[in-house]
Amino acid sequence: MTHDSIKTLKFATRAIRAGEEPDFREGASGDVVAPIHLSTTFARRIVEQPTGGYEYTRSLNPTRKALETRLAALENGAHAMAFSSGLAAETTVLVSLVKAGGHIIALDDLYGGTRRLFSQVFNGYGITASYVGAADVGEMEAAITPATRLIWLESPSNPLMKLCDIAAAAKLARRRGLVLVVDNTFLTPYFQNPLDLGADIVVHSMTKYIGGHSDVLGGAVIVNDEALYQRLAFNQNAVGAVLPPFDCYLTLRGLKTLALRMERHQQNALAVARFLEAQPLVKRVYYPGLESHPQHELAKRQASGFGGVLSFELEGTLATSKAFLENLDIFALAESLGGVESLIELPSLMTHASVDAEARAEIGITDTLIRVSVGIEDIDDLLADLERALSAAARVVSTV
Ligand code: P1T
Repeated sequence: MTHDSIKTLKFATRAIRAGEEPDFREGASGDVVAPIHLSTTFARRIVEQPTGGYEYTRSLNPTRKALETRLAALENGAHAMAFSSGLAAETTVLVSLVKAGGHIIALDDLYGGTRRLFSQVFNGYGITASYVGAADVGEMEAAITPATRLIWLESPSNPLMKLCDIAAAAKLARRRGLVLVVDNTFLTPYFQNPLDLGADIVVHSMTKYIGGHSDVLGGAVIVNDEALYQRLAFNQNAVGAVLPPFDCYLTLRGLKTLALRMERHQQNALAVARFLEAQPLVKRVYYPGLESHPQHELAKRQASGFGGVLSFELEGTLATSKAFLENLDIFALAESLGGVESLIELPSLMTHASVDAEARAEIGITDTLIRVSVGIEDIDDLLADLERALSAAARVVSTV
């Protein structure tokens, strides 16, 4: 199928077919599943003619190409690149677009590792970052300096589930000559397509929903602009931040069920969010699918769903959080998100421990803020598990 005819297919079909067309050429076997090409190098008969354009796996590999074709088709982009992790993807974007003396504007509530990359790695190379609130594009504009090169957003953000108005940020970026990067890990291309909203670059941690089974690390970058793609692809090859072929195969396999999984993640997450909202031990639930979320209308406008991650604030202290988390049986107490299994964690001591305490306090990452990645298990089992653990936590509160 051609690039143009793939574009006419619906999402669930693209998630299965794009990049993985049976090969009917002379001598090919018509595999329905793309083969895993483990060869690190590719032979040629004529010195100047790489066979089929393939030279060396870091530069181009057929299994990675299959995955990249699918990623581009799902994010409505012209080009995609698959990286060895989300952070490898982020690093390549930054080295490609910001030089020493440059400045970036980033959302204040970001994955802790992304903020660490900005403030503890790139700052050592003379690149500075300003962190701003999400809701207000005016705040972003006020932070622009002559050195600003790009705006970096997550929507929803990790872990407080804040939304950014992507179309408004894209307009601002265009008007001021900046590049807009949107990390679309939480909603995936199934629910949100930032390129359609005007973003220049979409970034993913494929370790999450795209892989979907907590068994493969990966990152992705998707763009429309040809020159931007050439610059990013050159640097990806130059720094070597590529996804290995076997991991590309696992990710292609995971993507086939993305549409089904996201529907179920969302259905379960909404049920968990409503359940938690009704608990006396829960002060506040952050989930864009709830009418109580301050940006619920924006969520409905710029995305077709709300995803499977939520966070909530418990009454009490760190001891309450620990009693709750350590009494769960089905929710695994673990970092990460987006796998079929439910995961739960305490950002202040786990995923966001690398963010300094002052910044955590400013953003609202307290010791009683809990983040949940709601899996696709039976909802009755999930709610029963939460209920049991909340009772254990309530006993801690009543003894202090
Ligand atoms: O872990 P890695 O594949 O390198 O991806 C980093 C990353 C990027 N962007 C977002 C929004 C993320 O959530 C992550 C990784 N996050 C976790 C490990 C976590 O538990 O939040």
